[in-house]
Amino acid sequence: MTDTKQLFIEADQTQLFQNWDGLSPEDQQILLSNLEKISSKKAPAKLLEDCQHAIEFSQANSSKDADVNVQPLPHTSYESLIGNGDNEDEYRQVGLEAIGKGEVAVILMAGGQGTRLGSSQPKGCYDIGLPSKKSLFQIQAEKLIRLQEMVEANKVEIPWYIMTSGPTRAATEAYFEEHQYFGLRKEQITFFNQGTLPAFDLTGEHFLMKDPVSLTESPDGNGGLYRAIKENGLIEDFDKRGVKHVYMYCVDNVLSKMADPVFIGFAIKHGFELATKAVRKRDAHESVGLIATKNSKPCVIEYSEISNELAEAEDEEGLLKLRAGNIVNHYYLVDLLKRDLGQWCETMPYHIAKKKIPAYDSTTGKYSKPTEPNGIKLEQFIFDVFETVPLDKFGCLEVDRSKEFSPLKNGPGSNNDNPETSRLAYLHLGTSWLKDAGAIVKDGVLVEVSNKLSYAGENLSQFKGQVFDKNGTTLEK
Ligand code: UD2
Repeated sequence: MTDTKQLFIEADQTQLFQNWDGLSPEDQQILLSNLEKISSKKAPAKLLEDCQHAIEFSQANSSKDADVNVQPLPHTSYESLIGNGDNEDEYRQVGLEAIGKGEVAVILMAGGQGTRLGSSQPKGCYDIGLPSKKSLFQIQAEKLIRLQEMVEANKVEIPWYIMTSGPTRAATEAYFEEHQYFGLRKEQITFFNQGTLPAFDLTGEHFLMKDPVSLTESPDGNGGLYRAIKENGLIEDFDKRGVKHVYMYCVDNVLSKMADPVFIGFAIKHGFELATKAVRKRDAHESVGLIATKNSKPCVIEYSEISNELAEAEDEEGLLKLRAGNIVNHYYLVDLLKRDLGQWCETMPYHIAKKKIPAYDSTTGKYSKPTEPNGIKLEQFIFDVFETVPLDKFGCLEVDRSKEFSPLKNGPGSNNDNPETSRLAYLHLGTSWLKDAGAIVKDGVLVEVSNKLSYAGENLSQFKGQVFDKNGTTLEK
């Protein structure tokens, strides 16, 4: 244990031991074992070095836009489904065939702490106020149930891997248990944890303490997925189950088309090893990453790191030059993961996020709840690996925002990406499916269509001619 203390002192972290003599022997041991848990994963000096690199990276990054050649993706890597569904049916068939052969798995990223939403529960538990009161997790489970029905002949179960973080793990598992996995079999769902990282003060030179015996730690970003895949043996599990294709998505998007057969088919048909979905940006400053090429390599420039001039740049038609908005719906060929996962874990950069981090000051013995950012959290971005994939193996499918993207980021009453916008997007989509199926829905009326009944608007012919004239209806299977 003493060499753990030595390690942190040599890394100039004496603030952790300021109050050492005031601690009881038990608390001294607790502090040391908490520090040992961190140093056993990565030496403190290395973590501090990573933070300095991340600070330099972020300072360089915003100016870097200027001197690297950022261009939209070439047409060979980009296809739009908007007003051009020529290939959609073919892609869907190829995707359904892969699902029917049990070759497709789904990875859900649900480790974020949802601070902007202001909910203490994991985001997937959130009730966006639908007539059915279904949570995001339930809606997502029902999409899998419907998809399995669509390939029923093969009696397939789509494996669902749910990445949580320390703060979301127990509550997430308990929620699924309590709801009997929403009708899925428990064995087809795997929970696994992403890693955590200590937080730093604004200089990046000192770890922040949460209390006298522990450091402040936070999830290592959605890019932590790769290390989590590796450390939780997911590749071996894919092999055991015969999984060849992975669909990865975010918990907070109520319109996410999990294991989307069209997208899977698009990637398989073109032989892409990695593919991503995009929606047309709402405006120059929408909080979405931009899918582009940097020095002819695929990349995503995050909204928090893009320069204004690049975000607002227009092309000769007066459209935003970079308008492919990232919606964190990615496709991975399992063979790509097998080949590159190790290298990704070693080389991915860290990004900094300046945050208000409740902290304990060992010199004064006081706790603070800052109203201004007082510290740095490091996180890895899942799309930072895109540049390692050759352009001819990388695909981007532009999809219709109204059918595929309405993220829940902010709390009730905020001006966008909130429970209200999520609820309305989901209700409008289901209502549009009903109208397309020939139902008569009175103006101003919105109907909730359960995804157990319909995944993407199919299977609704029974409602042809039926009149819907009041709000609050949920059509269940
Ligand atoms: C993400 C995208 C951004 C855009 C936007 C659209 C990244 C890095 N940025 O930004 O380009 O597509 O979403 O909504 O992908 N998560 C974890 N562990 C973590 C952090 C996040 O699982 O440590 C999950 C989180 O639960 C959510 C997803 O990753 O499902 C996106 O995380 P976010 O909400 O922090 O990302 P955001 O909105 O800043």
